[in-house]
Amino acid sequence: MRQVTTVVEHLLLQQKERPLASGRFTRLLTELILAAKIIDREVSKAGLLDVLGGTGEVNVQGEMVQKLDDFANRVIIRRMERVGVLCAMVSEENADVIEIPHQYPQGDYILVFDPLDGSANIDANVSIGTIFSIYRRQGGSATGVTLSDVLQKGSMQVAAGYFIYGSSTMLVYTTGNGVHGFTLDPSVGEFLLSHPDIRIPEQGKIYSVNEGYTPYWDPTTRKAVEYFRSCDNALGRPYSLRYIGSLVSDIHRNLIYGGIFLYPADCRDPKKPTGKLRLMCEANPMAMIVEQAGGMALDGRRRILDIEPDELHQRTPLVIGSKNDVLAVQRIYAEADAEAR
Ligand code: AHM
Ligand code: MG
Repeated sequence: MRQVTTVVEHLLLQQKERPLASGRFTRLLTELILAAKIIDREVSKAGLLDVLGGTGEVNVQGEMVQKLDDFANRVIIRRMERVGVLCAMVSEENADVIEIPHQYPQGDYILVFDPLDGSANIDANVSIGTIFSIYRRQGGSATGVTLSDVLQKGSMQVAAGYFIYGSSTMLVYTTGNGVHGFTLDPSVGEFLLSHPDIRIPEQGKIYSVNEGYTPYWDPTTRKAVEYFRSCDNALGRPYSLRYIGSLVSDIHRNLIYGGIFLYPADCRDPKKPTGKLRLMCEANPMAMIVEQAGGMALDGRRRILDIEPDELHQRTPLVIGSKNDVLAVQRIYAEADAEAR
């Protein structure tokens, strides 16, 4: 009989060297997995139910809220507020910090999440995902949680991961000890270890960027993207372009095959001068995963995980993926900055 490993077994094995581990993190992850299974169930029958399309509302980001976005957000909040190990949550869909109601036990973990990333793709049956990151509250817990408790830089993450609702449903996560992938076996309802210790190839062959925005980029960003389209690069030939427009799917593919994903700053919308992606809900968890897999994540110049957030829904440019490819972009920005001085 084939030996299978569940997420909890895998976590327990990883915690073997930490005999004092309290089991609170395991409880947190177990509950999050249940929320993801419920979301997965709805996503997989999306065409059959009245769950496609928008709710008619616009979220804190000024974007149309999809019905499944709203469903996923509510499922995660309802399940996670009762788990007894959290003191707060942050969702891409909610303007403010979500406090844990007083009737439920409080803990010292903080869950930051994007309930359904890539939701603009839902109606076309393209893979979408849930992204999460977990922090520990710093300092005492005598008072209610404050915004500054939550505004931690990405290097403070205790764990990060994503669920991808695709041709199969997967959980990919890290607790700072490598990146591990689990595939949902629907016949037993468990995520089973399928991709232990994922390593992103050091050199990619794929670049992923929304090239339709070229006219809105600054000359250095155009030069950086041109590097991957030209023959004058590490491969000596153009990279392949793959862009799904669903961050989880684009990064998951690059994690497996190698490659670089870019969402640079552009001048499309003066209200979003630093690109579209959110530092806390999207860039930080993906950066921790990719770094743990041996890759890199920058905003072009700085390491994503070192950026101190000033606000919950702060946006950042993102350049993430195979080490050599990210370094090539960093060099292009550094040369341009040196010339401008
Ligand atoms: P969302 O959080 O509203 O779904 O937006 C984020 C998504 C990412 O999944 C993806 O990388 C990006 O938006 C695509 O944006 P664009 O359509 O501008 O290329
Ligand atoms: Mg998102």
